[in-house]
This record gives sequence, structure tokens and C-alpha cells, in this order.
Amino acid sequence: MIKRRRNNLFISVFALCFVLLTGCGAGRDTTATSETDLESESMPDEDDIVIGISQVGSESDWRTTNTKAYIETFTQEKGYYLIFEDGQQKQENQVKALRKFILKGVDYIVLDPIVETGWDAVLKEAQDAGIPVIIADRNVSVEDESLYTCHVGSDFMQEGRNAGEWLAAYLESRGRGKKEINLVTLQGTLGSTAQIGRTSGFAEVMEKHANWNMLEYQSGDFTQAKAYEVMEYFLETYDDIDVVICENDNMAFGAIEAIKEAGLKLGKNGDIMILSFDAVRDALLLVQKGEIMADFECNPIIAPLVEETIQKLERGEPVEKVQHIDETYFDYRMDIETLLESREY
Ligand code: GZL
Repeated sequence: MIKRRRNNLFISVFALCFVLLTGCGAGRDTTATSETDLESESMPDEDDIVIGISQVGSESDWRTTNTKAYIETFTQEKGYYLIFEDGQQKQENQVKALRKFILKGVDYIVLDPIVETGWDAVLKEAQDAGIPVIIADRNVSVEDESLYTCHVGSDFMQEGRNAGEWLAAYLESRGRGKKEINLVTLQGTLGSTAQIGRTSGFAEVMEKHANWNMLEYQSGDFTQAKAYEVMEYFLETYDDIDVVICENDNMAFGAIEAIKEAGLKLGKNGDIMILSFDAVRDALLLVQKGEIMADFECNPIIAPLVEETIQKLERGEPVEKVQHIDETYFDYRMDIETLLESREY
């Protein structure tokens, strides 16, 4: 068991705040201290594992499921004390959250970094404070890889390759393997691991198809609203788009709205085909309708793997530096309705 490193300041600050706020003994339930953050009202028990989680934001359906899994996994009944901070899609908020965790002397930090760069200094502060940092979902790019314990998340490059290979096989099956294909891409938050991986993984496959023309890349920042605007721009700029690559489902929702408003048809017999990433429930319903041709899963339920990693660290066991979660894809040919019956999200 790693010696609890909480400093007396943490306990006394919590004791003072708790008594002032409630004037009573330790409750055991957790309530949000603001609309985006969540912290237990009660003080941690001596043996609680105190975990500070810095989340990207609440920009997508995927993120909602990802957050829900953390809150359902790290409960006080299971011996955890969770401090959850929503970065609201701003790196400076996440850096502030990490410094707050360090000041409070948490036992572990879990960071889902909005972008890959800019973390070296604050991760060094965590390392100097002796607090292990687990990078979850997206990844960091740092000079010194010892600044974090491990990365638990998806292989985004592979997700991109899977999408490229699926499109190549589909076009071949429709006798369009050698035909000119015009594509545009709605990228995620620029510099995020999900965007970097999906863009480069798909590009790797595109290099094998000289007849594929990527007309333009534009970021929709993983949001439906921004993607709608960018898709409107694409439709005004290009009159022969065959395929739209959406680097997450919420951007696919925005693109579909703009495409329909332009009077264009979606799907294998339509004007434009959409490939998407995440495979959240509402998107899979659109796959079933044929409006999204294929959706490449990005599993948001990472919390159990993070918990398993923390438990290993608690027992002093080694952990893999990179732990990828298994993922699949869904396309218009599958019985989505049946698949959804057994799907958690
Ligand atoms: C991917 C995750 C991405 C999702 C988006 O692991 O970081 O961020 O694909 C989310 O939906 O916004």
C-alpha cells in the first residue's frame, strides 16, 4: 500500500470547509461543487485512495459516457475519494486543476489532455511531489516520458487506418476502386491525439489510392455546431464531394444537418457518404438508417482499466507504459438494432 501522502493542509482545509459549509459531521454522498466540477463533501477517510481527475470538457456524447464511467467507478463505497475537474476544453483549466491536485496531495492524478503538448512543466511538478500521473484517453507528447506512469486509451492511428481500409474495400466492392473519389475531412480538436491519430492513420491508407483526392481538412473541434458551419463552407466551396470523414460522431451530426439542408442525399445510393468515429448510440442509429456508412468505435469506458492500473500500483506491481483498449466498427450492412441491445452506450 503506497503511504498516503496527503499533507495536513488537505485534511485541515477540508475539515474547516466542511464544518463551515454544513456545520455537521462527514456526509458520505458526492455532490457537484459547481455545474462542471464534482467533489465529495465529506473528508477522505484515512485509507481512501484520493484521485484527482482532469477531464477535457463536455463537448461530445462520447465525453459524457467517458465521465459517467469515472464517477461510477471511483466511488467512496469502493474506497476512493474523487476530485473531478472539467477543463471546459481549455488547457489552462486543466493545468490549474493539476496544480490544485498537487497542492491537496492527492494519491493519483488522471489526466485526459485536450492536446498533446504543453504539459512538461506541470507533470514535473507532480513528479517532484511524488504523485503518479496516469494519462487516459488522449495522450501527451513530452520530452521525458518518465513524467507519467502510463497511457490508457485507444490506438487512434489504427482507428484511422481501419476507416481507410473500410472505404477502400467498399469502393472496390462497388466497382469504384479506380474511380476519382473526392473527400473532405472534419478534424477533431487540432493537436489532440484523437485528431492526430485518425488523420494520419487514414492518410496512410489514402497514400495507396492515387485516385482519392482529399479536397480539404478543417477542424470542427469535435462539436456538432462547429462541424455544421464547416460543412456549410465545404458545400459552398466544392460541388463534387463524395465522402466526408468526420473524426467524431457529434461532427457527423452537424455535417448531416448541413448536407440535408443543401438538399443532398446521404448513403450508398446518395450524393455523399459519411464515415465517422466514436460509435455512440445516436450515431449507430444513423448507421442503421444508412446515413452514416460506417462508424469506427472509440471505447469511452476507460475508467475500469484506469482503476485496474491504480490497484496494481497500490500493490507495487509494474504496469504497461501503453495500454490500448479493444475496439471494433459498425457499418450499414450490420444488424445494428440487435447489437444495440447489448451495448453499454
Ligand atoms: C477520443 C476522444 C475524443 C472523441 C470525441 O478518445 O478524446 O474526444 O472521439 C471527444 O468525441 O470529444
